Amino acid sequence: MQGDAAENNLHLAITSDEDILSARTQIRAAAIRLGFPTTDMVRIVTAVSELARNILLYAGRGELSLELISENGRQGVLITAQDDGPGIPDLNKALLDGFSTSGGLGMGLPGARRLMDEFEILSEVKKGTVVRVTKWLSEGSMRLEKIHKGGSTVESGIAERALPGETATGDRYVIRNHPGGVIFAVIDGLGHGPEAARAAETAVEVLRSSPSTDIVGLVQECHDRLRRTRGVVMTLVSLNTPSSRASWIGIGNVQGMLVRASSVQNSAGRSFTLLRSGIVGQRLPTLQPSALTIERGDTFVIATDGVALDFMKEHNLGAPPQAIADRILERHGLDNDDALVLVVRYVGDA
Ligand SMILES: [Mn+2]
Repeated sequence: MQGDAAENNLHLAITSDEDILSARTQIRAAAIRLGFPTTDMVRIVTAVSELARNILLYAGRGELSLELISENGRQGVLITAQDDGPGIPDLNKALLDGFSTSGGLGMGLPGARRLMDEFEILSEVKKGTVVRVTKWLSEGSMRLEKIHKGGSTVESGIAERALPGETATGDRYVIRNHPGGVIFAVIDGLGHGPEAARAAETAVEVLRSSPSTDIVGLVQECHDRLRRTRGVVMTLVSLNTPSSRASWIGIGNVQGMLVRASSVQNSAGRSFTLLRSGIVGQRLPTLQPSALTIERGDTFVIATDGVALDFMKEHNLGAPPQAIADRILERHGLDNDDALVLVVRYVGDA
């Protein structure tokens, strides 16, 4: 999580359906900005909707707030819903699934409770209700990089989620700026869960800390460091911005696609990473990168095998990188593996 804490805090009045819609939009944007993976972002927004609807239904008006919090080295969001309404006479009953005094179809309080990591409620008859819910950013889902803005060479977007039931994802990405350009990669640790996460994390460390900008050298360095792990598959791209050249290399199954600025609307004129079979840390193929010439607006989309290959047929790839990444994960993410989509657009130097 990055950025100034105060600028991310929100205080929203809830007095109408429009306010609920607006709260959803603002909290969705905040969750994305803070680095929550899509699945958690959806949970947060759904919980907020339930809390806001309760305010409107039972109290007529109230407030929602969102704050960044940190505790024991982890970070998260605390959302507080507060009203001065009639209060809830029987809290135990109100927290039972299927109970709704309004007869509505919403999931109500039990839904909000289930969707979030922490839930707290205080209610006093004739005084009002305060509900506090928290969602923590798990380490595996924390963003390593902020979306680059103004003055930089690339804009990027990232969407990811862990295999349902696993808390650690083995899919990682790296974006590293250096004086001559940008290096970025998507890495998939073999298998899933903590072992896969450890292997992928080691590759991330190498790619972030190595002074090298040569992708063959970087893959070799990862290979050496990963020998005692399960290994990873990865696709790695190096953009050399002064020369408008790029090179990329894929080892194992992480699909990379280059969408030309001139043909974002259709699938013509796309290039794909040549993937060579192998496992970094176990068995490397001959390392032969492919060279490309790039132009402003060219967009790279790289996805792990938790994303169905149909993503390569997506049209309308002129949208902002984060929107593309979210859309691809939403439409093509599979539920039998970790999934990660990295979108990087070359925007040129400011
Ligand atoms: Mn995978």
